[in-house]
Amino acid sequence: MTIHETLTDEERLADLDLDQLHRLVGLVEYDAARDPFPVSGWDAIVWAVGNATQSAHYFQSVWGMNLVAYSGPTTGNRDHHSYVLSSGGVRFVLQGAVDPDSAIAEHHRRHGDGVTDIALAVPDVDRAIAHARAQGARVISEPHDVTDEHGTVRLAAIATYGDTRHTLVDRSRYTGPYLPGYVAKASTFVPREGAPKRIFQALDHVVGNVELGHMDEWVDFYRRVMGFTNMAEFVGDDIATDYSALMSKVVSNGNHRVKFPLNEPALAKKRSQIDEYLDFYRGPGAQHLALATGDILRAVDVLRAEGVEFLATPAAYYEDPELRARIGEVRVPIEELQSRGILVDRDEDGYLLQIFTKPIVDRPTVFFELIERHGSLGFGKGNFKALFEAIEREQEARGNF
Ligand code: TYF
Ligand code: FE
Repeated sequence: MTIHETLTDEERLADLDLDQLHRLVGLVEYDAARDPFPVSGWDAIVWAVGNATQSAHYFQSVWGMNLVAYSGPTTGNRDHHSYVLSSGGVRFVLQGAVDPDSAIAEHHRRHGDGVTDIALAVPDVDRAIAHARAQGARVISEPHDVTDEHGTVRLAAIATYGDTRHTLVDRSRYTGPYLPGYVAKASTFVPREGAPKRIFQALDHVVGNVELGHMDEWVDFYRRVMGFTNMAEFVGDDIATDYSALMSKVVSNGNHRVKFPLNEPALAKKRSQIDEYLDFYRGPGAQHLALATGDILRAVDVLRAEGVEFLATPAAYYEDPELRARIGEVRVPIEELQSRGILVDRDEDGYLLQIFTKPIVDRPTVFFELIERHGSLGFGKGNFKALFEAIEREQEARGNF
């Protein structure tokens, strides 16, 4: 079996095809039969937030996501509201406490708005859990079925860094809008005339920040427990002490749909941006989510018009003759990128365009990246210097340097 033959239901419903996913996120062919822990893709990103009712509105009105399902007091869930939103193949689940004693309220008190669960689609929950357990993973939830009139979903969960978990989901026998307990629910507001339909199509990678000295342990966790492999891109201590103030390695599942860069702070001249995160998040957690788009120029224009703030890129970045030479020709004139602050990086496989938002939550913790890939399977290594300088300017403005 080559698992890349399979589109997830969400991707199929979003009219994505394999060619598109290959371009958008670097999907590759691989032999899943030899994988001890096959992962077919992302299932959902679950957030605990202070006000899910308002966050759900933000992700619809600003980020162009669609409301698809809901659970809450009116559906018999007195603990919390849970809004399920989608954009292309991406699913976000926004949860906010109703009951003051909800675990979601506790998570929010400690971490602020953040990601509780990076849920992954797997073809065989039981086999994955058996392997994970044998490799020493902490099993938070044993494999079990949940059933309603739409069928059955098989679920289990393992712990990863901090208070973050990976729920493993097999929804191959389920036709409902999300999970048993949820009802289908559509957006109630009408998008403004001319509003673009979909700003992002797929999730490219989710970055985890872990504590000093622990990056290699987490790389090893994903290798051992989940059969992930190291991707070429990394920031070693040579680069770290010069300007990045972090070390980073990337692991990926077999078909490259799921990619996890892992950062740890480096002992640099100034306070690392990763230390700032760890202090305000009160420990390890998800730092940024990279959203793949087929048109980053339009995405930035729309989001900026909606008030999303991006990191500024100085003119010197675009005027650097060395960068200009390395970048060569991209699909638009460099001026189009410069006017929007979009970064560009090229490697032997192609190029990518990327841009980063400022934190989208109250604490200086979680942010988004937009990424438009043209062959490059990297993460923008050539941009690290410019990017980290931009992040440090923001840290300074926050008084956290
Ligand atoms: O995911 C990545 O590796 C790139 C680079 O704080 C990056 O997006 C790494 C760390 C960071 C911001 C971006
Ligand atoms: Fe990234």
